[in-house]
Amino acid sequence: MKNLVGKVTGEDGGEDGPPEGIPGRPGTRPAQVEEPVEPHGPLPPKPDQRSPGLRSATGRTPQDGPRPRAQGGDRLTTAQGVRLPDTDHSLKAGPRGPVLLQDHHLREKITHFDHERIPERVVHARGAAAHGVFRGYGTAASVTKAAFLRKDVETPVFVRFSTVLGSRGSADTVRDTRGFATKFYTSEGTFDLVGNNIPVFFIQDAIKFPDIIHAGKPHPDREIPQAQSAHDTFWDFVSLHTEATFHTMWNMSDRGVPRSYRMMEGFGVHTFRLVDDAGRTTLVKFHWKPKLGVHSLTWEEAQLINGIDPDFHRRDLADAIESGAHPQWELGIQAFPDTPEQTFEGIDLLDPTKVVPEELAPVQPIGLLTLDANPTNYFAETEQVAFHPGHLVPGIDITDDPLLAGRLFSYLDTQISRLGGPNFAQIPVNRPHAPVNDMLRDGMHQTAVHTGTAPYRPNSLDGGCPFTAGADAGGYVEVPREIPVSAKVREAPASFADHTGQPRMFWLSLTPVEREHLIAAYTFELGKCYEQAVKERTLRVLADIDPELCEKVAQGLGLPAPQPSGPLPEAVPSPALSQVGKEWPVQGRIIGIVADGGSDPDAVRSVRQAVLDADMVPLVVAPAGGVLGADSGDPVTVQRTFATARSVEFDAILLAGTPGSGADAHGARDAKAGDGTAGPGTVDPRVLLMLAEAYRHAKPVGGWADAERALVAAACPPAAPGVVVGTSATAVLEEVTGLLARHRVWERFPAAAGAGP
Ligand code: HDD
Repeated sequence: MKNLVGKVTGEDGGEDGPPEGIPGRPGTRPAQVEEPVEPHGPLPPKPDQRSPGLRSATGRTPQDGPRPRAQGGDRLTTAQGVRLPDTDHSLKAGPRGPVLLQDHHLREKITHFDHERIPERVVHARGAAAHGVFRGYGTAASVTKAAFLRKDVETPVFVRFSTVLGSRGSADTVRDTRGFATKFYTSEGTFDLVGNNIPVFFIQDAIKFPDIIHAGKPHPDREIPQAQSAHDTFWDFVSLHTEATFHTMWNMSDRGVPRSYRMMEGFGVHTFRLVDDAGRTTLVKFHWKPKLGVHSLTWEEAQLINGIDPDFHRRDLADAIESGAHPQWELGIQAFPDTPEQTFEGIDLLDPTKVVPEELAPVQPIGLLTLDANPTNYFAETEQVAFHPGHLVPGIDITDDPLLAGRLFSYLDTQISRLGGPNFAQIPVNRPHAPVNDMLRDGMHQTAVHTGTAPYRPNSLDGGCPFTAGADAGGYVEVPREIPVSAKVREAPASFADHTGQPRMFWLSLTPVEREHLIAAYTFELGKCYEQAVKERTLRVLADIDPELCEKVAQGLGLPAPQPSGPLPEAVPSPALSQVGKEWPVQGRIIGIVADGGSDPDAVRSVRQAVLDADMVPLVVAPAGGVLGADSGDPVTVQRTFATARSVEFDAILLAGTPGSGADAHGARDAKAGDGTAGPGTVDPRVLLMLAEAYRHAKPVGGWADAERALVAAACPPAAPGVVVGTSATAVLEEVTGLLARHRVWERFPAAAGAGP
């Protein structure tokens, strides 16, 4: 990974990046103070609008010939390319007269605007995406003939992350499942891996999808609450439909509030069938493993961020990519023999509500995904991208998982209504990179100019074209498999019936801190419900998973804890399910450096540089904008003020002395209380709040010079775990960086300290 973080946070706005502010904003062109009166040079690059036959889906594949752009020239035109001298005034019969219907530009402009919106996705409406590249390791060659998985084959990809329940404008850090959908533009056609950050699903049969989504979406009468599961209809459904228990537990765990899209695992959820050159098959589950580790927000942090920066995950992804901290995931598979039973160690591989513990079937890496480019236009790419679990390439096939079967129908169907017709594969982001020669014709939004007269087979008029692939060269070739003969039934197999064994395994696999968070999440969500019966029924579900879990949630709700309905299920913990206990790279972590005019600018400058050198992002926070150390000859730009900063933006906070105790930008300690800084001797309450929150959220905090004063005032005792005080700023940073590798100062949570939640 390139260390370009420093590049984008350079201070001069030149080649080194933007002058200040959010890391990652490219300083492409200086903003004009006045409206320009003449066009400036060429427009920034835009995705092209080539005819489908010529166009690369993402603009990444080099193409010969000219590249027409979405916009050309430097003058405003109509949609027909007629130049316009005025777009500010309607055509009127005199300056104060009525507007004339004959004004084509007015009608075109308003009509187009009226139709700018398309229906948002019925689920996963809120999302963010990026372009990237996937490189195969070649390790999957023994189990699949898929060309893109061969050694060192590079395949362009487009990845969209999403929340499930919220509307398109909802906040990012809600408690929810996250979508993780990847489009591989392979040389053999497009493969979509449409997964989630949770390895199991709420339901075992797609026919229940409308039920779980209706239950999770806002109540149909008042359309509240937005983007959350903390309401009666959700808990009503999941407490009655106990196959949802395991997925719900994952949502209530820290996995429901990821720190960043870059720090989430991804899962294909279903079992897929891989096919090798000889037609041999292997069952697999797909896993994405983030190079930065799996990390989460605390619940309070997540809620604060929803107000303070509702675009937190979207911004984090885009900033990281722009700054060169390109997020990476390894794709891995768990492989199982394709036996007639399609089970592994007693686990039904067709049941999407079950995991196969990694201790029983290790995840074997088969390739590397790197996201290295942000979309150019949100609507064109992120909104219009259309995934489909049925977009498969030779070597990858489906299984009889009944949830997957319904998905194979739903995704095509939904695109037709969402994207306005059957030709959505011609939208640039959806175009395969492999040549397309289908016999699909006409329809709404047809933009291809098909040649020939015989879009049918067999034909002689177009010379028999297009020809079919050879028997072993194409996709959608079924490996012959026996289908057990049975009467038609509307039933689930008996092997789908256990709904408590794996939830108990999950509970037993978590560390005390993670259990504390799980209990708190259940207590919070049920505490938001009004219906007593729903709470009591959920407690009965929890009693069958673990008595301690049930009792502690019941205690929080002020309800009696029910007894389990029978003996607790046998369960062996799977340590791989826990997020705590390992160390990870700190790349892209955000360090708030809080300073004021009384701080030593040399120390701030050197610690800021050390943060950049460690591939992290420094944000300097001061009482007001501008610079620190203006007289020093090498001033430090302020990126956040006490008014705009909040602790939840930072992974760790460093104090350059005791900022906010009355010093102005020039170091004079004479500011008056009430002017945004506190009076001498006191510490600005906003600094105290920042520290107290960071401490409560188990983040490392540290400082030098007289930082101890602020830390003590904020009740962050210097002797407490993860509070680092020293004389050398860079030494403090070094210790804090070591702490960040563990993500949080886990010892600060009461459960870890021995006290229960
Ligand atoms: Fe789905 C979107 C993931 C079950 C029906 N789904 C959608 C997206 C993701 C998933 C990541 C967003 C894609 C994007 O970014 O555009 N869905 C899953 C996973 C499932 C799952 C991992 C279970 C393993 N989904 C599922 C079922 C059905 C659907 C059972 C219907 C029977 N999903 C849809 C949909 C969506 C969708 C309605 C909405 C927008 C879209 O497809 O393109 O068709």
